[in-house]
Amino acid sequence: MKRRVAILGSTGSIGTQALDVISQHPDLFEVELLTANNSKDLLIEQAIRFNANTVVISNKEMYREVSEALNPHMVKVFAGNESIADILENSTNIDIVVASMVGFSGLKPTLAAIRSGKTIALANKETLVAAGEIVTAQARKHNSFIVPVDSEHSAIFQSLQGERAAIEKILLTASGGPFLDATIEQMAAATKEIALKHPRWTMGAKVTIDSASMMNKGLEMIEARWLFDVNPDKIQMVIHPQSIIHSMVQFEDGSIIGQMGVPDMRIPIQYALSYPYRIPLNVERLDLFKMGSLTFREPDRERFPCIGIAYESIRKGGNIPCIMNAANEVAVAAFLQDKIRFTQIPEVIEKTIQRCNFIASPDIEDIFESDKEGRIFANELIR
Ligand code: MN3
Repeated sequence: MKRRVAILGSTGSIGTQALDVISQHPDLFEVELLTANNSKDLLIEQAIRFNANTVVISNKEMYREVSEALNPHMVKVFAGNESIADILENSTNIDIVVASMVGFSGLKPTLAAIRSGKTIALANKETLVAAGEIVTAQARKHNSFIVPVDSEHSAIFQSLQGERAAIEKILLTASGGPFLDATIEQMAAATKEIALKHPRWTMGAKVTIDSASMMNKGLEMIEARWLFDVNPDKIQMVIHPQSIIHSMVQFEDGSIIGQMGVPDMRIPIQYALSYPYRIPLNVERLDLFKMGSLTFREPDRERFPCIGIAYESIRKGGNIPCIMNAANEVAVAAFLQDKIRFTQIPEVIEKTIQRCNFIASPDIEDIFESDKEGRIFANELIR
């Protein structure tokens, strides 16, 4: 039996790599649903090439063009984000949903997929940052299994296979991004072109800027807190510039188990799709002799205030991580539009958190409200 896959955000960085993995295993996977926000041409091409059953284009103005292009191929076409949730909740021919939309907008469709009890290959970390407690509770309730796609979390997940031991510590590795050795002055003066040059990974713009500010590691720390149910105090960030070890777990006997490999997202994507099986993959092999040495150091919280903001947010809990995430999304977009300096990203986040209303035990409506409130305040600050 082939696994029937839905990819939310199929035209993005993770989505296209997921399709590359699927193209290497036509005997194991088939594409059921593809969705995209605006990239209609690529969506049409993917739907034809992978013989998708259904596609959704979020931008309703593009519905006509997509539908006319795909009608002759017998592909069902829908428009608007609401359709994604509808399809996921009602479809019985989807086994696994790759949640690879970018940002908070991934929360609603991911929750819909969880409620339908499907397996989730989770690449959208913002979903767990903004609503980790609700999302994990819903997943338990509806027997929906969440498999991480994020490379660090996949490494942790792989390191935990077969273990019956308590986690003493999670060692969450970070490449350090383009500003690993930059001064604050250099960061303040950095253009988006410089911030977008990630030394190790090729990723979308949002996550690349998050890597430069280290907010990405903050988001991932919160993601790990919910995925593996560990206290944030037990999650230690480790700068590992070579990005060869993708994260590690330290157990109570002092053993540390990690996962290594070349930095290629197709490895964790495939593991999430094929889990619990490990299957062949045509990617570069790690050459340890060429590598020579692996190095590690502690992150600098002064030059990267986003790290402290993230730990403080999850410590406060409630709706604060959601507000932090909303402010970060707004600040990153503003930086990419040259409206603020790179070093103003953490300032916007901190001030937004201070101004928003704290809710200790938010329900899902509160989460959507907090996200809205956070965006309004962050935008006001930027203006
Ligand atoms: Mn990552």
